[in-house]
Amino acid sequence: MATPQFEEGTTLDRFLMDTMRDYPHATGQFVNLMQSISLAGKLIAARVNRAGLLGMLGAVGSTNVHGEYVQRLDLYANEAFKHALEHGGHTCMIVSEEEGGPVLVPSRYRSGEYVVTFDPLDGSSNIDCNITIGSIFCIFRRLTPEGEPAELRDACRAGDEIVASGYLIFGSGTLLVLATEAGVFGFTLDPTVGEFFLSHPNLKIPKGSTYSVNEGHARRWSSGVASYVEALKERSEPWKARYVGSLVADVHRTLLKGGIFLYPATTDAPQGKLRLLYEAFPLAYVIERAGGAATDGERRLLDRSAGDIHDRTPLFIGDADEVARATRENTAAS
Ligand code: P6P
Repeated sequence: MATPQFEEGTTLDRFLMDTMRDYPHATGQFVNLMQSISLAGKLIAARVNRAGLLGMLGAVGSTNVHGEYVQRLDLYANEAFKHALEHGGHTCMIVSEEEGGPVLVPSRYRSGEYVVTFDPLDGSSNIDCNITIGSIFCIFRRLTPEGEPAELRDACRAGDEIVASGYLIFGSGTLLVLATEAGVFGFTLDPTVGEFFLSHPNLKIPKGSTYSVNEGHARRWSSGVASYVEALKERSEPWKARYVGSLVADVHRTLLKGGIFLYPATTDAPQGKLRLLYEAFPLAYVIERAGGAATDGERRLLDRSAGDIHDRTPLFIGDADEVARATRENTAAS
């Protein structure tokens, strides 16, 4: 009887080590950084999946720096990312939606070459309804020399300085999506072995016919956005509406199925709602690497720079032709 071949998948670690061979000057810090993000993802997934049993649902009663009610899982996710990133010797500073300012890696740990910005748990208002949520991360190389304390300019960065980005999506399964200059790759967590395995090699956004926007805000959009969305419904093949209200879920579906996601500026929020540095930038980098596009309703999103770590932005993201059309109509109406 032939020896059964052991069919093992490609783990995230193996993928990173294999990819590292293409970078002879790589120090291994990026691989270690992604392993730390993977650990944070596993810890959060374990809590999210059992939140109802651990008394981890609901709000803690306090609000964060933005005046938003903080969910128990928000706090847990933030601590999971911070502890995972500060020990690894690859990061010098972190920026989190849940922190007022940039946080230096404590001096008792080695300070590394990367700055990581993240939304530890996005869509947390959906947690109690068991709706898909996610974590979003963005990786930059520090500007200041290693060995010295990182500075604010290491955190307030341009979109085109992104080294890599991605997100974790906690839904029917747990998926880690990573975008680098090599492309976009998805890794599915096998909770029985606690490993992420390559499940979506080299993702590219297809042509689709799904639009994703909260039409409850329609009266406060520009006339250009309003006419673009109405026209989608009049196309020969009318587009379908899908809106989870959880940014990672809506953008991930757009990446896999095509179409467009919009969170436009409104008359009461002209700067938009979503965060530039740790929500829109990382997702824009993913979608561009997958052959799509992202703008702020006026210009390419990654052409922008963060003036403040908590800057907000409108977001038009998805199929490049549709994003260009929606952006054109939005600016024509302005
Ligand atoms: P709205 C969730 O609170 C979030 O920050 C994103 O995940 C999501 O895309 C957006 O807000 C939903 O906002 O105004 O449609 O409820």
